[in-house]
Amino acid sequence: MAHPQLAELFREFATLLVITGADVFRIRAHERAAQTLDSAPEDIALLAKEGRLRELPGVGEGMAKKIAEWFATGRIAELEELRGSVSPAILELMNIPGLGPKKAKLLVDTLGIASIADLETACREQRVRPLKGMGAKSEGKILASIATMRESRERVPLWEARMIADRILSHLRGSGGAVESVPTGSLRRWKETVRDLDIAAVARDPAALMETVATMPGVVEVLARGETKTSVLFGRERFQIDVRAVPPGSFGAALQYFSGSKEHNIRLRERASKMGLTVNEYGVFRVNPDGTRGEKVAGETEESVYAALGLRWIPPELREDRGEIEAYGAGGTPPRLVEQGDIRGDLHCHTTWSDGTAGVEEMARAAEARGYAYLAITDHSPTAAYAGGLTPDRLRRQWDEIEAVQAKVKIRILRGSEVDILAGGELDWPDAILESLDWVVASIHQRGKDDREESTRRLVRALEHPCVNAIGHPSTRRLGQRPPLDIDWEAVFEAARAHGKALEINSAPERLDLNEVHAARAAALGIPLVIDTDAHATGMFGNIEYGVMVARRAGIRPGQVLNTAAQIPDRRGRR
Ligand code: DGT
Ligand code: CA
Ligand code: CA
Ligand code: ZN
Repeated sequence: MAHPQLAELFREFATLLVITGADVFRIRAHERAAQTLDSAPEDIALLAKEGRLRELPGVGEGMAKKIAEWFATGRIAELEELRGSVSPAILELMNIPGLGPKKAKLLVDTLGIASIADLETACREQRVRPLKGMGAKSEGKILASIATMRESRERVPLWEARMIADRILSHLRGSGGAVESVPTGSLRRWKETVRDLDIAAVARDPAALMETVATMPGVVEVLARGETKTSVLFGRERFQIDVRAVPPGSFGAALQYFSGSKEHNIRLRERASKMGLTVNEYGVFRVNPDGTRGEKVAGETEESVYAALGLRWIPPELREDRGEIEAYGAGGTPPRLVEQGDIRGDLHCHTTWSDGTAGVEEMARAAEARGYAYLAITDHSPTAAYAGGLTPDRLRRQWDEIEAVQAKVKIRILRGSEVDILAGGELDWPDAILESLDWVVASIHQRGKDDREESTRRLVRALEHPCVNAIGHPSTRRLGQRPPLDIDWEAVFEAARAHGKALEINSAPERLDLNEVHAARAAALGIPLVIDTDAHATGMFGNIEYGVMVARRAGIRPGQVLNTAAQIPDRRGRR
């Protein structure tokens, strides 16, 4: 059982260590512990109780002690000490995308910046440019990043919203207040960011359910409280949650209505009106000749709502008014979109050879347990030293291990690499090594100057290299943290198409990269896609659901995705 709360503490630990200039091994140990805590299938509290924490991958004696301390006392003394030694202003500034610990420290130490607002003023007054490593351009970039941050703060990444939703739903179900409770809105549609969470619930006693919602642990403010609807703000992030209690006979109609999108619902209402019907959150009703609402014809299930309008049920992730009512709801056989069950292998993952938390055998067995036919082990290349990038010698030793594991498992293990795309677009391995690999994912990790021409050239040059099979997380964005690279996408697509190379939909929930817009465009141009997890732990193969949903929202069919093929895609990335 993963423990995201503890994972978060260890991540914070690692960040504080970076700021205080601790050595890389210590930093990495904490990052690794965080990853393990985020994905461990075991019950961590139980392991702590039984003194067996060290059985977890990446958890040594020191880490085990800290975890045990947290379970015993609810705190980690060393972390608190570390927090006390770092200026809060530095931490605040680090929330600005692209502003790392070193620059944040420089700004605080030399200009006495105390807050993000302070920094904004300093940039406007051109006080930042004289600092070492800064310039007029840096001021502009910082201001732009602050603006992005303010925008993205208003929306929470899907994965975070889903974590909050899980906690709230288990509370509502556990409290006995709700017979049924389902998240609707953008979360149910798998939109990559979510503004607020809309929950539809059926309750035996709606008043009791409203009380449960208003007094849930984690609620920081009750915005509105009625007989059937309560809105609260939740957690430090003040994430808004609306819970609506609906009668059982209207549950399907409520699900449909609150799942949206608004635009999809408008189309449905237009259709209803032509049929002499009206739709709302309580059901589908006939309209009387005098215009008043008549008999209810549907509403208990979502299927019944669509059926009353002469439509098939439409999967929520498609309900964005992009032609889905005609393509999926009405008429002949709808296009068959890619599904999780179509995925036959993962072509991007990491092991303990670089920054993963599980060994080759463990990862292979976990992939095999998912029913996969193949798995590419793609650890980092030398330049990614911060992520334990391999040396040529260690890469060869990894091949020996792959061979040994291959003898024991049925799943086909590919010798792969996630090779860094260097500053000019060169690859981080010599050709001789690239030629010996079965699968090469090329990715940008070091962002450089971030200018459009440079970023585009790096990707295009990587695509031109005969040994590259796919580009990993092409835009390098991290939702809510780091904006995508500025890229001439059409030029990148043209290079991928011309060289028959694949582009990745990276399923890591904080990445979702390609996004649905670029994935749709790439597929339309005939560029093969791969849906990978970039798993750094066995539990992370499950993230494939996110990538598949990006693909479905992009209207992608199984034949457009390389790793739906039973056969291992060949070296050129073609089927
Ligand atoms: P969000 O919260 O911005 O991530 O996106 P949604 O889609 O969750 O939007 P939200 O929370 O404003 O509303 C939830 C759903 O309720 C929305 O998807 C459809 C429905 N809804 C809200 N307002 C309207 C409206 O004015 N007309 C119709 N037909 N539906 C609405
Ligand atoms: Ca919403
Ligand atoms: Ca809402
Ligand atoms: Zn990777």
